[in-house]
Amino acid sequence: MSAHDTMFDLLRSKKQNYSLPREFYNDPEFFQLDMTHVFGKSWIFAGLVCDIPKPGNFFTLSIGDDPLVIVRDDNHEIHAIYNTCRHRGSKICLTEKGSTAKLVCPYHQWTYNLDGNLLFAGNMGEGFKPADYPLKKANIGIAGGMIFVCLAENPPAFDSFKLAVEPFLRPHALDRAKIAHEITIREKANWKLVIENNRECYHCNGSHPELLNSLLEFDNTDDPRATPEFKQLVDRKAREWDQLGIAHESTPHNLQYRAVRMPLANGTTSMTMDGTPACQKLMGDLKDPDMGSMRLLHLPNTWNHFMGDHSIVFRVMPVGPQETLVTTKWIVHEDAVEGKDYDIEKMVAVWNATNHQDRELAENNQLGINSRAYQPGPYAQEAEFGVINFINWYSSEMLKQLFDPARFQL
Ligand code: 3BY
Ligand code: FES
Ligand code: FE
Repeated sequence: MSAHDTMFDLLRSKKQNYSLPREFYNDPEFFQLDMTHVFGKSWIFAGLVCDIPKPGNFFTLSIGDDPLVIVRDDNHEIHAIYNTCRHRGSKICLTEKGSTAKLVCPYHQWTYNLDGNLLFAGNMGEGFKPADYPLKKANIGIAGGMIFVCLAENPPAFDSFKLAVEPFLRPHALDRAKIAHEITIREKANWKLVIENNRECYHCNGSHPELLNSLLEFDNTDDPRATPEFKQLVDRKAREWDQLGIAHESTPHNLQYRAVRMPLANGTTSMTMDGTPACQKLMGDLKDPDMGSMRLLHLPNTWNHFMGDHSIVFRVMPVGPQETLVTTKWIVHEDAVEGKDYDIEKMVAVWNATNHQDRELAENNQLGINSRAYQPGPYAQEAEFGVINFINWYSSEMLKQLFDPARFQL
């Protein structure tokens, strides 16, 4: 039986609210199916408009075997361009980030405009028309300054997500922000283990002392474990944010994405070791640092914390069945000055510690799953509803994509 049919049958027969069978976490053919049907068809978070503030600025990323360059052209329009030359296919942009007037292929110097049109190709003879060889483009969607790309020919809707989350992102003004610090770590774990780990705080007490100083373990204002004190705090902050016109109430239930503004713990205003702001110049036009944390999730590859003084953005990119890159960016107001308004060490301490703790958890999870003794285990519904939600989203997307009517005739 093909991996395609095996995966379909395993998803159809899987126990609800149990972790997935081993193949989903380590099999190379299952990994290819994930790349084709999830990362090749969904909207994937790539980066931020403030990664490329000026014309000519670009950054690169790869979705599976497809390298892309995200570039801002001279008219300030942002393009997602396949990073593969129309001559003999060489990768064109080789660096992660930079600035350039034109896209010049390093192999034979075919030269493209920032919108992907071919301007010049040497020795091609008279009949050659550069206009016939533009670089190919992927779909691009921008929501509140977050750049998403989709490789599908017919991409799923983007507008409902954009409409739902833009009010939440507006106070943080990502178009007037800058990247203060950025780091990519490599985790020896399947991408789904990285996301599963992020979707619950069942592990927080055992692993994240620094984070728990400011982060409340509740995932949403309607968390089943919510205490009366937590509900009181939510109500008080909701009234304050309503007065300031700051969006906070959770977006309608949706398996793929969610935005909600949550209060932080114990009177803290930022995810720093002591809970005080890391940046004195607040994001956007905010006057009060206590914006809680606006948590934004978009499956399959990003979750984020937008706060009053700074924000933290995460991007998950699978590179192999047991290998995933996790990029974290710390963002501040574009006018904030390092050393005067903010201190990098103070800003990054909590999440650097947390990321390394999470990496270890995900890698240990992978090692145990690889054992012949692994069998899918039950999720704690009270504490792991976020994981259940992710697995349900993943399973339903996959079942839709893998369904083959020919197998089900008769
Ligand atoms: O990424 C690179 O190395 C080059 C620099 C100029 C064109 N390309 C984007
Ligand atoms: Fe790009 Fe030849 S492959 S110029
Ligand atoms: Fe964690």
